[in-house]
Amino acid sequence: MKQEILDAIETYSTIAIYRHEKPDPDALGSQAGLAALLKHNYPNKTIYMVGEEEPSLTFLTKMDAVDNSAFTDEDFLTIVCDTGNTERIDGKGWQHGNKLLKMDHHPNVEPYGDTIWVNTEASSTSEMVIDFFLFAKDKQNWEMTTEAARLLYAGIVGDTGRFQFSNTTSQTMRLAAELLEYPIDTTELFTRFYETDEKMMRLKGRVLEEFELTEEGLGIMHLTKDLLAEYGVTVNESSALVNIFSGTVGLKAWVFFVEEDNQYRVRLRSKGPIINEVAANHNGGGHPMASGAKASGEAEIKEIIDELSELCKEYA
Ligand SMILES: [Mn+2]
Repeated sequence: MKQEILDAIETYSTIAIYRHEKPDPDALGSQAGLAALLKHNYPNKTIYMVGEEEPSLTFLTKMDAVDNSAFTDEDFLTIVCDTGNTERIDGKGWQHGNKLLKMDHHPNVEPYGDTIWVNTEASSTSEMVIDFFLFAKDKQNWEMTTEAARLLYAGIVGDTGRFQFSNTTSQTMRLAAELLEYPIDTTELFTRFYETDEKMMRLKGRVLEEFELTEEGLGIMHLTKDLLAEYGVTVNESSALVNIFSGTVGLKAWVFFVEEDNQYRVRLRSKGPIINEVAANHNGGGHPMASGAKASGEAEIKEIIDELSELCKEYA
């Protein structure tokens, strides 16, 4: 598989690298880390990074402004990083390449592409890029650069929560260690990663003061329009608050009701009870421990709270 990928990379003089929409550090780290490796090791090739800019992560990397028409009449290889299904690919033109390569660590629900390299054991796609780099170093004397190392390290840090999540394996550590051979400023990286706007910091304080914890172990927080407006935080930005009281002793599951124009966005999280069925009952869905739903008004909010309370009660 890796040989097939290396052959494809060597064959094409133009390579376009994509990743998923609303990128996280792993999407950007694997995309831009791979791009940096290709630019360094094949200075005569043209490498594009495609996708919308993510304002909160421009300290990691910036995209190339690419006109879609640049892709339609030229031979090129397309590599899509960290994206399980084609619907989530950010940017146009990915279908027009001569060869499409999928490189991902999510379950292979949609096996798109001519060459598919999926490794669900990998913590991150960035980890897979390092794995691939070592192969290419062995076969074609690829060199790592500090910039590529910084990007790939950021990707691993993002998807493993600083090496804390259960997806962190001995292999993750070995591959991350390869990167630390290069002079990455990890202090600067961690500072940028985990710093928070003052408005958000103040709102976190408010949430920690005001969330309700029921006898059953259900945490409840209402983010009204007025409250968000008071702090100047948008509905999307408020998603960063969802785990802030997760460490509370006795908490089993929790829910945020975020008021929008004519409905409520509902964010559900759990440390045990399976909550995605509740989400499915209310125009939503997701993972067993993390889902989203919608509530039309106070009556549906009460229904959701009742259903979650019941689950928490049943869960020993
Ligand atoms: Mn990822």
